Amino acid sequence: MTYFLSDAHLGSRALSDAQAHQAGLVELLHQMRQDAREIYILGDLFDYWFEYLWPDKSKRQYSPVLEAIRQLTDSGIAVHFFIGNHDIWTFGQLAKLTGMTIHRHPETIILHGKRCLMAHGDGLVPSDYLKRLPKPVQRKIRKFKWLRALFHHPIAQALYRCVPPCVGNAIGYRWAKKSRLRDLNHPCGYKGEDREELVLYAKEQEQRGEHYDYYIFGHRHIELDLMTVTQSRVVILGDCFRQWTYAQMDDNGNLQLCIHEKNN
Ligand SMILES: [Mn+2]
Repeated sequence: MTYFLSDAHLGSRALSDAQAHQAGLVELLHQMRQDAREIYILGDLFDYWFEYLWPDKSKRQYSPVLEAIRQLTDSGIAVHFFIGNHDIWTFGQLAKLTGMTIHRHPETIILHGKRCLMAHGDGLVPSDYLKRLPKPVQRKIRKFKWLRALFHHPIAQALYRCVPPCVGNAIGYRWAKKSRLRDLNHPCGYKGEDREELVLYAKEQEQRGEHYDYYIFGHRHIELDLMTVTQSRVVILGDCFRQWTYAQMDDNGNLQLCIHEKNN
């Protein structure tokens, strides 16, 4: 079985019990271990992850999940991690600790004969769609894109790596909490086929003649499994934050969305 999950936002300061939340994810990973051949984690595993030049004791809070992933990779299960917009800043430590393969860009991956496009999903807004939007919305998206470019910029990253972890983490977790609370208080549900950016992005690829059987994304914290006219399925995974949803693909390439029933 191949599994897909995203958006656990571990360590979020918006959680009342971050350890119990992490335990839920560890349980899910253990469960997947029974029959997983590979696992794709499509971003925002952490609410904030930054690898500084200095030792950072705060990473110890993630020992349970890091060990669980290490157990998976040690047992021969390939675990792939696509950076999200909350955990862009891994410079080798995360791969070393867990044995995961890190992906920084959308990737085309063939799974059980199916052509899949996978990405976290942030920043994938078709430019012609952007132009059709009302000006205030355009401004909001442009601001996000500008911030995204800054967060991904190697010089900005190199400078921030020099910041002491206690300072960097205080800023990072606060920023992340704000965005989590905004999502929780004003959830932006499915916007419809003609307004949901990731669906439009998928359709744009299809129009260009780039056919995929599956487009698999995280980021939006909504569950979606939509068939397009070109027989592509656009799958948005929900999250492992509140919804506890994930997807599984069997050896024949059939994909389905699932809910993790937690024991604790
Ligand atoms: Mn995200």
